[in-house]
Amino acid sequence: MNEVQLDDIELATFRRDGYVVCRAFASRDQCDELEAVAGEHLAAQLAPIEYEIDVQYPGAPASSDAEGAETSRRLLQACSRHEVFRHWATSGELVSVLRELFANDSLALSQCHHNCIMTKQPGYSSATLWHQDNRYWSFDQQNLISVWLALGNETHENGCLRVIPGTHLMEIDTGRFDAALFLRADLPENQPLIMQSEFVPLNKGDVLFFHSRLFHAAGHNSTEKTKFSLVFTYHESTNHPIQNTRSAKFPSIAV
Ligand SMILES: O=C(O)CCC(=O)C(=O)O
Repeated sequence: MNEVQLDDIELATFRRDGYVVCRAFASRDQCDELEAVAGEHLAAQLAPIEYEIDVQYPGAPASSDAEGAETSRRLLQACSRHEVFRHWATSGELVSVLRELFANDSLALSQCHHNCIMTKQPGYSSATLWHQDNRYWSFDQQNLISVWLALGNETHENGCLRVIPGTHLMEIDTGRFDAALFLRADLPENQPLIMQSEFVPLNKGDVLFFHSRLFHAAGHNSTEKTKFSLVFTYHESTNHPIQNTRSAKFPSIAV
């Protein structure tokens, strides 16, 4: 297995901030290959796809007969879509970094959420409000790590991620969230937290590793080009999904 070792600063950054960016982690050729397959699947509207109308985030088309209703947000089930995605998600380079971040060698790749290609399209892509990915997950422990690979440059203009460093370590009262578990941006008590947010611009091939408790958000794509990002989520093999939840719908893959 090809291994990559983080240095002490990168490890300390992840522990303190809940995320770390590894620059030029994937080669340009690798990104081109992954993006070409993603582009083909998007052009063919190859199911399963989550559409912007399914999530109804701010800026999404309102209904299936509205303009832009065919705007894809995520090409789902990336691992079973094509071997290039599965190879990336289970590659020695990625897994060796995850083993360091979890301080555990026995890990698994979830097939239930994320496991997708984000397709942030011009025109009708929506913004994502402040949230922790645990809003999607039901596991014994809220200790999962997502791996976000930029297949092209990600900027403020095309809706790159924003994060609030250190929030993976905080306990936030439930009253500060809305019913859909987004942090309420209208509450004065949430303002100091939101003011600490940082943009995470990425170059093609950069990888963002982030904890499932880290608050993050993203804008919409105001450019003319679709932004493709590949996202997978991992957990320790001893951290089990709760039965009969969405997190338990498909078996995880040992990596
Ligand atoms: O690119 C975006 O809009 C952010 C997506 C995101 O945060 C998520 O799916 O959890």
